Amino acid sequence: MSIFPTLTDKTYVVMGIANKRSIAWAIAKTLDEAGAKLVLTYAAERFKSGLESLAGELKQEAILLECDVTNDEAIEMTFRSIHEEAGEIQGIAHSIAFADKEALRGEFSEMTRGQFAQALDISAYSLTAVVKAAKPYFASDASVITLTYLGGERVVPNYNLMGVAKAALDSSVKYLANEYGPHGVRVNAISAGPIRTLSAKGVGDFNSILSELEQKAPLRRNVSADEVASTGLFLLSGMGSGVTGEVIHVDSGYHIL
Ligand code: NDP
Ligand code: N5H
Repeated sequence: MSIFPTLTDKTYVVMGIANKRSIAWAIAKTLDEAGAKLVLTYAAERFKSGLESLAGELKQEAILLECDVTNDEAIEMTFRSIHEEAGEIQGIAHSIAFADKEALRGEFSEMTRGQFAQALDISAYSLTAVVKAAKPYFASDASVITLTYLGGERVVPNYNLMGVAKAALDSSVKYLANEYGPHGVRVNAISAGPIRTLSAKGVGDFNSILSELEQKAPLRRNVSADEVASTGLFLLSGMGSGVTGEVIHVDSGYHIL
């Protein structure tokens, strides 16, 4: 008997694929492998063609929809369309964050009010906005995941305002899990170790964070986006049925140090 979950005919929404290195892309491929019907959302028209060619690599045909998470109307429209085109929603992978690059180095308190508000809006509030818009369309045992980072639990140099945004996101996961639990909907976060993606490009001292983890983490190696995606599959499928309000660290154990 295979323990690999079968998600045939179940609809999952994956938000936050920028390119083939994106954690969201690894999640999409894993869900596709399990037979899921996928809806992939992108931030703006200019990202559509790149996503279309990536989606062509999937086994099942995916639905592609634009959704800028700073726009409530756009989010509501996206979820209405998803319901019309694909029925009830079994799960959502929220893999979205943004902060002005200028605020991701130097002194934490040098950021502006505007930079802080934007980072919190896109990286934390958007999870609640998305869950709220999906509420009428959730399956009775739906599951939501988001991606977080250790810098929300403790100080990591240069993570700065993103640390505050991830702390808000982690807390949102708990409040959402408590509110949606009675409806059967689970909400969890995966705290990923550093992975070389477009977001990580050119920010802070990324290379030294990778090598520090390799030297000190219990597993003495970095993690891959595919490893994050397998934990995602566990949480998004029935295998994680008893888990909600949790943050699972997929970071070679670095967070215990
Ligand atoms: P990517 O750059 O691949 O993904 C970030 C995504 O955020 C992009 O697809 C981008 O969309 C999307 N995004 C930004 N602004 C908006 C918006 N207004 N509306 C909709 N989408 C938006 O990087 P990752 O895969 O690394 O990041 C995914 C998640 O993983 C983030 O939450 C990140 O904080 C988290 N994470 C990453 C780690 C890492 O080391 N890489 C470690 C721990 C957590 P677009 O390209 O269309 O603008
Ligand atoms: C401690 C670190 C390294 C320093 C901090 C990095 C923080 C990264 C997160 C944010 C989301 C990156 C970001 O917003 C970059 C943008 O300003 C510029 N990039 C873009 O606009 C590209 C084109 C698009 C696709 O990116 C986004 N986000 O839309 C943390 C690292 C060790 C781990 C890490 C990289 C964590 C994380 O949260 O991503």
